[in-house]
Amino acid sequence: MTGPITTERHGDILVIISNNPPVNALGSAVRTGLAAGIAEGLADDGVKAMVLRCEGRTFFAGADITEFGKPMTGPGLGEVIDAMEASTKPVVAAIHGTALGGGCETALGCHYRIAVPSAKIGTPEVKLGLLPGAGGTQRIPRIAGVPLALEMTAKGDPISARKALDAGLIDRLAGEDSLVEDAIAFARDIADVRPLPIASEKTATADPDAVAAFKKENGKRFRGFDAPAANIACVEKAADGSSFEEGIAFERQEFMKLMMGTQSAAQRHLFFAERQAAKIDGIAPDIALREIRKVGVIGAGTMGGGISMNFLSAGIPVTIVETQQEALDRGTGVMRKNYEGSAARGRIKPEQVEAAMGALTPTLDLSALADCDLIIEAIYENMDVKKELFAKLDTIAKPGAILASNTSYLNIDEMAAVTSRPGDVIGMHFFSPANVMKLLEVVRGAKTSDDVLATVMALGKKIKKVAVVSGVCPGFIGNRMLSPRQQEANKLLMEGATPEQIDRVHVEFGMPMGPFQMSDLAGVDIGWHRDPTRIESIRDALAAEGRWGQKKQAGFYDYDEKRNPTPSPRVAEIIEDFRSKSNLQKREISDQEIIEKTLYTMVNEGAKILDEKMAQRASDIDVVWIYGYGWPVYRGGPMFWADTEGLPKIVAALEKHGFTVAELLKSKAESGGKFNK
Ligand code: TC6
Repeated sequence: MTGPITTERHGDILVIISNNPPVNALGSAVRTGLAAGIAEGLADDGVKAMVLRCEGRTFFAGADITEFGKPMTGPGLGEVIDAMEASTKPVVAAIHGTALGGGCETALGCHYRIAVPSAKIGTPEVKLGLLPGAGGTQRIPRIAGVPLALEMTAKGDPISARKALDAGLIDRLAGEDSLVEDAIAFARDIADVRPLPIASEKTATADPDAVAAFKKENGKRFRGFDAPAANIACVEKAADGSSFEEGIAFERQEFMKLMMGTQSAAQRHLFFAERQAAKIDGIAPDIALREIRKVGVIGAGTMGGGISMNFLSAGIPVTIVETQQEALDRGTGVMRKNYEGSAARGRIKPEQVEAAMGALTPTLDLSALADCDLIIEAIYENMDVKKELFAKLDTIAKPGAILASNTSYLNIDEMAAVTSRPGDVIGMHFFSPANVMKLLEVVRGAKTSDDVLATVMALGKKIKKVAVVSGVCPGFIGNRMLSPRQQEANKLLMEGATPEQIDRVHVEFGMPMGPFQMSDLAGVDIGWHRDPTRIESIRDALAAEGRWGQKKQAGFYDYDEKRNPTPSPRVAEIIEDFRSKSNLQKREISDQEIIEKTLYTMVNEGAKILDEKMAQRASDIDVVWIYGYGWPVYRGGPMFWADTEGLPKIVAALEKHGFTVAELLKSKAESGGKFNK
């Protein structure tokens, strides 16, 4: 046999081997080869049983996502799986790495499954806006029961081999280093056992109350997404007395609906966008990286503490510096509490708390950073203070150390200019809480060396962030786009919209919160000039009255002790007051106008960012907004969403409202182009 599938005889066992790097995706050639492999085993009287295994780092990690949306060639995966299940000779799946999606479904079409203890099994299709459409929604509940099937399909998180063993999804564990031998031995053990265990012949039952409870428990997580409900409906179908064939027909119909919709297109876009973001244009992927064995963090506040935790959790020791003992103790105390909280919730093992905290060296002495390979400053946002610090670091840091700023909008080049090594200076903009938020904006200064950039991007992956390269401009990618949104939201207040209406439109769109809810959470006083007599905006007026947001139980909303918001009559008065002073007439503002003014303007700013080459590609902007600001995943990020809205419609609305439209946006709209192909 040629192609990615080959076979090997081990006495009376035929081993079918897939070799389709990097992840053995089940593309057309693999499916064709698998069908041929099974046929070969059946045709050969000398073969008593078959083993299906994969070469390389993993068992089949799923259908080949790059084939989605294109005409199908070769047999469908469902057909291949049915042929395996129908084989009159037993087929054993030998699993290592990850058996995901179509890979998991292929394994369930085999009569038996053996896995190494480190293997993971799952159906993550829901994360691509899909469902396991090759029989997975029908076979998992029949083998493992409805509750686990709901968890696996509607949430999409993989389970360990041990959990799969307990649930019956795996029949036997192999030795970590002896999978092939153990699988062949297993195949010999069961070669003559009849009848063959066939998943589709089993039955499943569901407890309607448990299904209802599952939906309720996960209501928040599933909000706005189409795929979880479709997964749940399919699993319910498997347990409502319908035949397997009826279940498969229903599954197919639901799968096709999802596949044709924009949500799945958006989620598949994000899958590739996230991986694309790691690639740096113009830098060879094999460039030599600097070694980062020890990290220094300056500032033990919320940001500095959170940043440090990322490295400690990845096993990289951190020296953290503060100016006052009290602030240092407070900061490290918060870090310990966060780790202990994670241990209490079972997210990490108790010994990991001590391991992480044991690798932390708190100090008041800046010169203790002399042996660090990377130093990140997370002090307050003041250019003069930062410049002074960078000049000092230049004298302290060892040659080759990377000097980074966590600034969220200041100019990295100015900081680099006060050092004798601007090539070693870079921005690492973490998002709060820095130990939780996945986004890392990596700011490439005019003189940042290629290897420094590549090192920091690779380090981002190591600390489990999604790192995106940004150029130097005020606010970089994310905060720069936030700015027109906030500005327009403020103007809309003056013209007659309420904070509640604007926030509601954003939440209905799928954002975790609207602009005013976000102000209240972050603090209305952030960036305030602190002069209560100088009142030039609604925000100034709120800040002057001490309405600093949730922390004061008053901001754009009033809050009770549990921080539940209610619309504030006082804020309405303040807005009214401003409106009359500005001689503005209150008018009805539609939800659509709010979308056009706050979200289309973000797209416009994104286009300017691309035009100025501050982002490498439109999909990077999408990644920033999804991982840094909670843009709804099912809308694929602002630039992907713009494509689905239609660029001519966006341009027309922006022009109608008198905005200057970015050249790139205009030209794409005119030529029928899109931001994302
Ligand atoms: C499904 O199965 C539906 C079934 C119904 C059928 C009717 N296809 O993530 P990495 C590429 S839906 C094509 O960096 P890791 C990836 O783009 C699928 N390509 O590696 C990257 O390419 P690049 C359900 C794929 O070691 C390269 O492989 N399955 C696929 O960090 C390396 O990937 C999933 O959703 C694919 N399925 O993680 C699983 N998968 O180098 C998706 C990966 O050109 N995959 N690539 O950038 C994963 O979760 C992870 O890739 C991993 C490995 C955990 C398998």
